[in-house]
Amino acid sequence: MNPPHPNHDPIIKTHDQLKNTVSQVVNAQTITDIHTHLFSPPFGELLLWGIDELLTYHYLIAEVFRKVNLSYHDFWAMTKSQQAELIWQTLFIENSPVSEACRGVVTTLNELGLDVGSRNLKDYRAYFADTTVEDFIDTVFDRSNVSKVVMTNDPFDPAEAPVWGSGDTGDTRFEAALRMDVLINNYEDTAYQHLRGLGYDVDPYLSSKKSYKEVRRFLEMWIQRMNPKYMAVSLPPDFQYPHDGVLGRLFDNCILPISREFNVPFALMIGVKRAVNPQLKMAGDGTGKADLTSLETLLRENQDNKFLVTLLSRENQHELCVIGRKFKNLMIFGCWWFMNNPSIIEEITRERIELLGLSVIPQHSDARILDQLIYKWKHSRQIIADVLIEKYKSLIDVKWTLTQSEIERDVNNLFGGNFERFLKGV
Ligand code: HDL
Ligand code: ZN
Repeated sequence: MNPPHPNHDPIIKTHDQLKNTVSQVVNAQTITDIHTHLFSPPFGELLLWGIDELLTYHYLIAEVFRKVNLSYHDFWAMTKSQQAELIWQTLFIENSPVSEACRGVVTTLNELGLDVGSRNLKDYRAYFADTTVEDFIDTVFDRSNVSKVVMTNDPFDPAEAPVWGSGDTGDTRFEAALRMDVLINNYEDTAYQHLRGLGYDVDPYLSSKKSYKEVRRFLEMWIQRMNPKYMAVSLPPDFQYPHDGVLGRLFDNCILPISREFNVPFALMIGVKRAVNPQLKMAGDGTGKADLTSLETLLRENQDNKFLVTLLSRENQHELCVIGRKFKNLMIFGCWWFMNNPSIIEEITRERIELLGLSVIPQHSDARILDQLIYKWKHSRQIIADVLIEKYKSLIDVKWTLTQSEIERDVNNLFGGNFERFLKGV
């Protein structure tokens, strides 16, 4: 009986061989990071990078208030440097930086070759002061082995829109996603006036065919301008579909038809409770378990549409996997936000592979600060590799003839191939 594979592609036989091969393949795999809040240089101040931005990441702002005796008002009155120094002193010096967001800063400093042991914030600041943003982008993409990131682009953001108007959004490693939270979640109090101001003849309750047509024209314009990989919206846990209000009329008469017409998938990020504690500003959002019957209905009634979905509640993750088994027009992605912690990434990745095999996008970074690509992907690669090793181990233990090229194929699919194929598929 001929061996199933040519000799140049060795069959993995031992656990040590497997562990080494999977770790090497996962680390060597370039990644398409399908959801971030990063921006390319032409977006100016919107592109965040450097130690003070890392330390004032909203995750760390939420954590520092649990340790410091300071009013919200006094914290927000501080400069960014003062906030960074307070967070460094409180969460890194007076306490060990063991939370995922703290650990990420330490991992990043180490990966950049800085002396973590010095704990000298001045030295870290000097490193960043010494480099240009263009050089640092190359350093970060190289160190994190990320090939492309998808931004989060808000056409209603006055800081962003002019850059799109200029036609130069710079570095091709930064791709676009058309974010529609304002249009969908704030149509009546924000989007309506904004659209009217731009000359779109829409009514205040989006209740006319004319308005549907105008919103489609708005979406078409931004799709032509941004060439987005997908359109996206974050939704509260009580998201309902079908829906007899503005959201339902936007979905059915505008977004879903345009998504099909331009073959631009619709990404739903469900489960966020905005401003649970408004005094924390961006750090004040919370999470809630969603009723996924609405997602099932949306998928069932729109089988010619493609949906990317990530959920914010741990309690929803298993149900999402089961729904993934029912609908091929659903691509499950990432361990979003409060899910992006080692214990939950491991749990979610394991249950996804057990229920869905290799037909998911296991992770995105959600990076807000460029440097974060380094730690978010170093941490996640390790966890995902460990789950893959466990699953492959059970195969080779029953003599499945697994080869390195098959592992490379699988890992390439997980970290970019599945996304590209899902986008292309019609
Ligand atoms: O809505 C989103 O895309 C979330 O990711 C929020 O931006 C959140 O603030 C975040 O950065 N999570 O990681
Ligand atoms: Zn995000």
